[in-house]
Amino acid sequence: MSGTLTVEELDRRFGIAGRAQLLNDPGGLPKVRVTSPESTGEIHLHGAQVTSWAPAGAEEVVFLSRHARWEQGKAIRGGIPICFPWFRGKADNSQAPAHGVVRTRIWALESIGQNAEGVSVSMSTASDPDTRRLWPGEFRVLQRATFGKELKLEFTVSNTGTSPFRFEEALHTYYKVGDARKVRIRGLDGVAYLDNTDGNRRKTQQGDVVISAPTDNAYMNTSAGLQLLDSVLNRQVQITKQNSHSTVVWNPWAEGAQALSDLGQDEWQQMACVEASNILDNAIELAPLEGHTITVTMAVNPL
Ligand code: TA6
Repeated sequence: MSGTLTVEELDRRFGIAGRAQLLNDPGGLPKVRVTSPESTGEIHLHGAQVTSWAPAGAEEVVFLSRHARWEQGKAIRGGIPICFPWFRGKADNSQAPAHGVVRTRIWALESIGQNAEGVSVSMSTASDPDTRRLWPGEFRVLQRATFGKELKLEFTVSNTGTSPFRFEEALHTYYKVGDARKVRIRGLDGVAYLDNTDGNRRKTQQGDVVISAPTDNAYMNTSAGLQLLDSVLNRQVQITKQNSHSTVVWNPWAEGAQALSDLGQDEWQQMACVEASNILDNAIELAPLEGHTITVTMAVNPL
């Protein structure tokens, strides 16, 4: 339904005066801009992707590349892409797009509402002939983003078919940081991880995660809350999650950034990805008519 409406019609139907407005993004696709006494934020129908959140009195928390592409079928570099139903490359199909099929498509706007936690925006998408060409599962996914003193994301997967399926998922958050080389990610000490820059060799985290080289670690069997400590911006981001058993930490570093045409030369220094996920051995099995929700909440405090 909402897919056929103009941005003006969407705003008339879903907009909330002074709180939530529908606008066109640089690609000419609808986005919701939230403004409230608690925070400001933006989420796009393109991938149901949050690209901005700033609590009142604080700087932007979410990194968005100045070179991001805004094209249907292409991923937006930055923000909070949703990876589903596979993470990274598709094991049995090297032609399939990385990180699944939902981050590059236009979702339907379901609702915008105000509640005690802030302004909540819900968007959905579902399986269709395009997804079935790559993945047999019948699904409906819903992303609910609540912009308030905290940013809360609830990503729900429903199996709408008659067969069980197994899927991976990630809320691939790009955090804006003062200098990636000076941040510390606390809460993964002693956790086993697979190092994707080293043939996915199994290692164990010692102390805080620091970024001093290309980093692409998948921490397994961990539901721990994390702190992203940023001595340059003098703030800490508290990250808590539910129903997520893996966490990915990624930064391409200089050499990795060169391979990414939609990331500016030195922009890797302003970003750190910390991704609440269920990947690899933590992938989720879902029976027909069953649902699963992963929740991530982030809050900002001075260091
Ligand atoms: O989350 C880390 C990762 O899987 C890395 O391996 C790297 O590829 C990154 O995602 C970005 O992926 P993208 O497909 O958006 O370029």
